[in-house]
Amino acid sequence: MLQLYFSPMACSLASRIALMEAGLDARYHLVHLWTKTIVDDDSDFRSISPKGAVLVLENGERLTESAAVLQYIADRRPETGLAPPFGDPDRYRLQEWLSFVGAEIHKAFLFPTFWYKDDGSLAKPRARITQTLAVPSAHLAGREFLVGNRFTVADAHLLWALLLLRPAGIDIAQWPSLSAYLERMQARPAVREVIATEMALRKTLG
Ligand SMILES: N[C@@H](CCC(=O)N[C@@H](CS)C(=O)NCC(=O)O)C(=O)O
Repeated sequence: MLQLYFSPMACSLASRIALMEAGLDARYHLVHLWTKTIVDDDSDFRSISPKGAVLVLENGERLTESAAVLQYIADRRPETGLAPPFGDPDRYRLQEWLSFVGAEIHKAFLFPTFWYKDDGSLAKPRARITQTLAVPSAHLAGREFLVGNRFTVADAHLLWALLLLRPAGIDIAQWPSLSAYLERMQARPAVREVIATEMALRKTLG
């Protein structure tokens, strides 16, 4: 069975959504992000992933990195359309968005905002994120999904990042197409269920 190492509301949320949307069973291992311990047995998460960053999908071998894990999940259930097939031009669009969310929103902005002390050094990422978000905002004006005309794992990734913008101090109401998109995404039963599960777990972690 697939096993996902996750932390509530971390980037692993996108993979949990993808698993739910794909109808795939998985075992979920809660990881404490700060202590790097696996909560089930208090073992060292670094022995699973030396990167120390959550989001590891285990299926005999271990796979890390949202972009890879999300595509792996999608390809387990090609009939769901969670990723366009290889060779379809939209597959590269999907990869384009996965990279954009991972690099330009997650690592360039969310990661430093949540992990580094704000000694003034966050001013530049904070200024740049406005420019960055204008890109999906323009793309989503008049479109329902990021790629093609159905929900894909790129949407799972972007919706997670948008959810974290508010606690990071960015109000997405300034981009009406992004706030409408997030609302649509949150209306999906799988998305609603995953968020409710992880928000409840988050409270138990303190
Ligand atoms: N590039 C990785 C990033 C994974 C990542 O940074 N995860 C965060 C949570 S969203 C984390 O575990 N941070 C703790 C750390 O890096 O020590 C991916 O996309 O999967």
